[in-house]
Amino acid sequence: MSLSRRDFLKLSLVTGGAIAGAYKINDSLASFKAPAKPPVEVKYVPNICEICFWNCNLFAKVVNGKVVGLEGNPLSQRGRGMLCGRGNAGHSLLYDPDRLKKPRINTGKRGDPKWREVSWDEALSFIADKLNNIKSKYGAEAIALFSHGSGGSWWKHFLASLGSKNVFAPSFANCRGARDIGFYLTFGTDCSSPEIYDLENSKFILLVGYHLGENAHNSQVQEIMIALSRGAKLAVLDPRLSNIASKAHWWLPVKPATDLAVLLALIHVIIKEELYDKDYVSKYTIGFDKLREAIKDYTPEWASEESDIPAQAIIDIAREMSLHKPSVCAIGGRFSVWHGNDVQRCRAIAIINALMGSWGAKGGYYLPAIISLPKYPGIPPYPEAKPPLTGYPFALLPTTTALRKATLTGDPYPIKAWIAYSCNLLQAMPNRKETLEAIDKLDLYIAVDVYPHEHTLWADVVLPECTYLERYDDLIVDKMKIPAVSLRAPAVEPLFESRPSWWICKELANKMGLSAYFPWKDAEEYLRKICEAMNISFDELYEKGIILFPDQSKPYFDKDNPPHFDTPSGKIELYSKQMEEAGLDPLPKYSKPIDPPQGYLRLLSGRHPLHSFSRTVNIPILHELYPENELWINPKKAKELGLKDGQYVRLINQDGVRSTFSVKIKITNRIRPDCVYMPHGHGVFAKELSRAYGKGANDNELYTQYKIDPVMGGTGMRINFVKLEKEV
Ligand SMILES: Nc1nc2c(c(=O)[nH]1)N[C@H]1C(S)=C(S)[C@@H](COP(=O)(O)OP(=O)(O)OC[C@H]3O[C@@H](n4cnc5c(=O)[nH]c(N)nc54)[C@H](O)[C@@H]3O)O[C@H]1N2
Ligand SMILES: Nc1nc2c(c(=O)[nH]1)N[C@H]1C(S)=C(S)[C@@H](COP(=O)(O)OP(=O)(O)OC[C@H]3O[C@@H](n4cnc5c(=O)[nH]c(N)nc54)[C@H](O)[C@@H]3O)O[C@H]1N2
Ligand code: SF4
Ligand SMILES: [Mo]
Repeated sequence: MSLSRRDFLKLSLVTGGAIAGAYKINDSLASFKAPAKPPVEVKYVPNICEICFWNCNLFAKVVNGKVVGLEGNPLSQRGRGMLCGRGNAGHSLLYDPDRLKKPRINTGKRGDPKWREVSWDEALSFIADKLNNIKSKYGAEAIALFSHGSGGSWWKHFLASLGSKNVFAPSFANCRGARDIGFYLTFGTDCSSPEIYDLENSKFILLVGYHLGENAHNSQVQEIMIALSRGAKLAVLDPRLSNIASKAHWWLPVKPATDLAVLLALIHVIIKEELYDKDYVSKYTIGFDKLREAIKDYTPEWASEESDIPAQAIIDIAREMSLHKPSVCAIGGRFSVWHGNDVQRCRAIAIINALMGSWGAKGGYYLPAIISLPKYPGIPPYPEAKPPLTGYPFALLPTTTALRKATLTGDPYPIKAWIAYSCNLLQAMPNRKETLEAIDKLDLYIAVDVYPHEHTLWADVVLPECTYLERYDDLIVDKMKIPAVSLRAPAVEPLFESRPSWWICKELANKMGLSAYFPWKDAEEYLRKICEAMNISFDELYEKGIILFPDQSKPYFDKDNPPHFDTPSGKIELYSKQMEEAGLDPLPKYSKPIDPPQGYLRLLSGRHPLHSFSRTVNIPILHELYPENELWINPKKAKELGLKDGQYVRLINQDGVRSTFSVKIKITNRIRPDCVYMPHGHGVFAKELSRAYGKGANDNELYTQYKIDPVMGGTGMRINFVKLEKEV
């Protein structure tokens, strides 16, 4: 409050009488000491967001030892100075009382556990004994790791030091593997993560079921908005008017599972009307004539019959796209395991890009920076290991599909232990029954998690990892436009008795006689050595959070960096001889999808901008903002079924599986009448997740069927159908 001169005078007059005696009071105050205000200590500690795998750089604001907020690092390529809605809420995970607090051993049954809280020493001795037994009886390859997250690098190192290469991730065979292999077979390189889309500079963008905006990968969402604001044209194929489709010039509400028809017809028009980049195609591709022959009959009119997309829209899009070549980005879903023929759909998308000359072009697919982390000096070589379980001709990574089979059958060799690091296998792999039967065959199931999430109920031992805000992890490199290295450092000490993975793995290795593989005193010493080997300063990295190397950036082909492709032919393989030799279709071929049985709707699922799979549903702030998922249904269908908006229903799938919990109906014209849609990750049945328990429906328990992609073992999940039962 400020006083005017007049107010001051008034006040003086009123208090004037007392002023004479003021000396006395002041005298006694002279000996009085106001309690010292506690000093406010504010610091900003560099970190990397782990709420999803985009891994945006951030600073944690720590006030008097407590994380009070998270701020995007302005130097970050992944975040461009911002965090998304989920990333902003990360500190409420840190302080969530529902977190795992101590290691626990199950003295009851798997799935119906009785927990005994134990010390770290007991938990790790228990694991060390069991793993040593399994290793000596069956070989180290009988120990498998699931990993999705940055801390997984310590576990991968631990597994390799045991002598096993069996590292799995639901994020391959149950996510992006189909897209990656489709592009790899065509260009010799996959799309990577973060993807190498030069969206910011793109002039024509085609999204095939990629719902950016709900799929909230930070810099990508910002970049597509920049492109649109600069006038880029956008076409979106999606049975649902996703947020990004609502901003598109063309929304193509494709009949689910028929995208390949539209894509082949686009190729048909591009070739027939000679809209492709002739110079690029003749210099850098092989198999063009075979492609031309193969797509002869895939006319827009034919595709329209299959997909419900007007033939004229397909023609218009092909023409408009070609006006902007090579600054064209045709993009398939990152989650690309849809119907079991997914590599071929992704190949068709890759071929469209090749015809537009967009690989290596500004506004197309940029060339990722080449950068990798050096090894810590003096580590012994890993022991010889059996080849990992891939199981399909072009599964470049081990597949969960092959692992589950091997665990169940012992073929090609027995699998006896699973370590699940930051993966919730009961939400991530289709056909839950098969997953549980496989777990039942194991001698040991170890869960490393921050929450007592669903899969931990089947674990023999649960290890509480501390959250990303409480730990160091290995450095992260950006294979993006500019090569860069980033640091995660702890903002606060681990809460409860949680521990970082670098510590857990080191302690476990010590108990198993593998300490030579973990010679560092602690993570900071490890990181300082790695920085030294990279010729960068750890202290500078700590201060900035990220160090970029802009002079090493070469994102586009040019005179000094002429086009080159890592395929067997050295060219873009429109026609894939590799696939032909493996007995697979060398060019994408359409086959009709299975339609929903009478009375059923196709069950589709995807992302919500405020959640990452099941990992965020219990995070306090995110739960408050979006506590349960909703089931989107078209008004015509809702009327036919007598459903009202906001009403709750159970879902029953084609195999008679009924959703454990009910889900709220959202009636909207933004979806076709032959399908329903809900965000993935809800309907959690782990009771210790006090907020998320029982809220919303779980797509995974209804995905009892899956169709395996013959090229790389992906699990097509969108082949499940549901009917709706009103909740009484
Ligand atoms: N039905 C169905 N299945 C799907 C999908 C789908 O949409 N529907 N999507 C697929 C896709 S795209 C992907 S990428 C995969 C993802 O599959 P997963 O990687 O298995 O993802 P989540 O289900 O989120 O499981 C994350 C687990 O990690 C734990 N966690 C979170 N943070 C940490 C941490 O810092 N440390 C540790 N140790 N644990 C942590 C969480 O508590 C949770 O238990 O699932 C695939 N499977
Ligand atoms: N907020 C948030 N963002 C995320 C994630 C997250 O968990 N939360 N996870 C990240 C990860 S790991 C991944 S893999 C990506 C996944 O993100 P995307 O690759 O975009 O995949 P989904 O989320 O599965 O996409 C679902 C979209 O496909 C549409 N769709 C369904 N069937 C068909 C069809 O037959 N044809 C077409 N054309 N479209 C169809 C659905 O209507 C929906 O809009 O998101 C990433 N970004
Ligand atoms: S996109 Fe969001 S949740 Fe994912 S890493 Fe970035 S800020 Fe975190
Ligand atoms: Mo994913």
